[in-house]
Amino acid sequence: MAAPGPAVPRGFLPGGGSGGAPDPLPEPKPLLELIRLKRDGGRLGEADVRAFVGAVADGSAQGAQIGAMLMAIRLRGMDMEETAALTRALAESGQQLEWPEAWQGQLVDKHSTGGVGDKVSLVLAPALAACGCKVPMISGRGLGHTGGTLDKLESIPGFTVIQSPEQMRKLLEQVGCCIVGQSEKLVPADGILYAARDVTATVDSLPLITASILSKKAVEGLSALVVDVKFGEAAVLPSQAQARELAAALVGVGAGLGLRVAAALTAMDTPVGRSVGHALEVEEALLCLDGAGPPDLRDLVTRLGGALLWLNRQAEAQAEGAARVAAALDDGSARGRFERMLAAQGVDPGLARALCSGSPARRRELLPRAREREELRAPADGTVEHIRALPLALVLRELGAGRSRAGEPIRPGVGAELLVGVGQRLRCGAPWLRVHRDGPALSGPQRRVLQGALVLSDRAPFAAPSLFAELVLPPAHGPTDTQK
Ligand code: IUR
Repeated sequence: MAAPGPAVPRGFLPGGGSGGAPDPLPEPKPLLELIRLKRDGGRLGEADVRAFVGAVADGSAQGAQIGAMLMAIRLRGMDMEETAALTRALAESGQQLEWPEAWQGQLVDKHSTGGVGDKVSLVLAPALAACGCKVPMISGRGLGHTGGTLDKLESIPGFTVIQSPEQMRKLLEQVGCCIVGQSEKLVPADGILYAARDVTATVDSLPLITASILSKKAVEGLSALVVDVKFGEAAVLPSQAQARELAAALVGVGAGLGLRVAAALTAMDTPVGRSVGHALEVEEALLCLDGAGPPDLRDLVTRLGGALLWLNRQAEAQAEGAARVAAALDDGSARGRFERMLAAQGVDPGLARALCSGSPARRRELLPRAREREELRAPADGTVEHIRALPLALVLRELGAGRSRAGEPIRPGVGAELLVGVGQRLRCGAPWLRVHRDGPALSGPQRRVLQGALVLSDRAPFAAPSLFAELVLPPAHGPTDTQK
């Protein structure tokens, strides 16, 4: 269902708006004064925002000052103009990517606000390349309890996420897609703020999320972008209303920057698919690239891809775009692009081939594996109502599948396989979760938290609903889509 075009989001301060008068304060103030201004609820002008981001990028801002400014923004908010200024300043902290004229109209990307078990980017980037798009995806690492696309890809031996702009261009020429990290050349200031937000309880700030995502996309020189805005217990923003506010900001600020952005609201209460954890998620992404795998993952990949092809006017409707993405999964062309992307980003070509054409058992042998498995059993008969992603992710983080401090190494083989899906019947004593761990057996509290993730009911078995809830489009885009 297509939602109406964006209004000014409620979480943003009133008074802003694109196209306003130029910044009246060209002289930047000292950092301390800027922090005080925002702390007291004032507005930062373009020059102020640039001064802050400049100090972040050149290292002159102290960690405490960065944290204080982030918290001031988290508590006081930013209007649309401030958010657009922050987006521009972050984008300009590094290099703008430039592409051949002939690629105009083909450059697209998808970004997610972060989830548990969300391996959509691993599948969608090569699928879109197989549909004729160029996808220069600048992705992120795990944030809080949510997983990161770059960390997942790094579980494949040899995969290199740091690629120069020149290398990215070669990858797009040869493969059609790449998945890379921000670096000293690419939006470096976002890298610093992203890590600082993770340790200062400022991840869930609408303007900070908006600027972080759009700055990375602004340098990619895209013609269309779909952002997967997750809501639910395990999302950065739990409520659908907040997710709508963020969606409106992304679409609105994006339009102000000349970026055609749509936002898909998708549910993040249960994990996406049946696997959580880096290497396990790569295996599941490969299954989806085989044209198989869990239906909820395939549904999300095809709907997001369909929305993007439609937004970029490469399909007449979302459903038509979704069918093209599905065909690329079923005919092996998306998997072929994935194999080429792995080889072009540092994976031994023999390993890339074996991973892409091997059986699931062979893939498991080739990817990092945790030392032990431990199963949890259903405490009663029942139908699976929910498998709560948040407690699952929190325990897996303790076991080494996530970070507690920026830069910490992760254990790529640690994770969990869900042995049942939402809506299925489960017998008392039947295994429902297989934990892959490197360390000692799960502690009593860890088992209790994990068992609390399984929510059973007396209902009859049912078909799990799609995770895709709504699509927020730029006002100029129409006609209204027919697919939900
Ligand atoms: N992805 C990003 O690139 N930035 C963010 O702030 C979030 C997700 I949340």
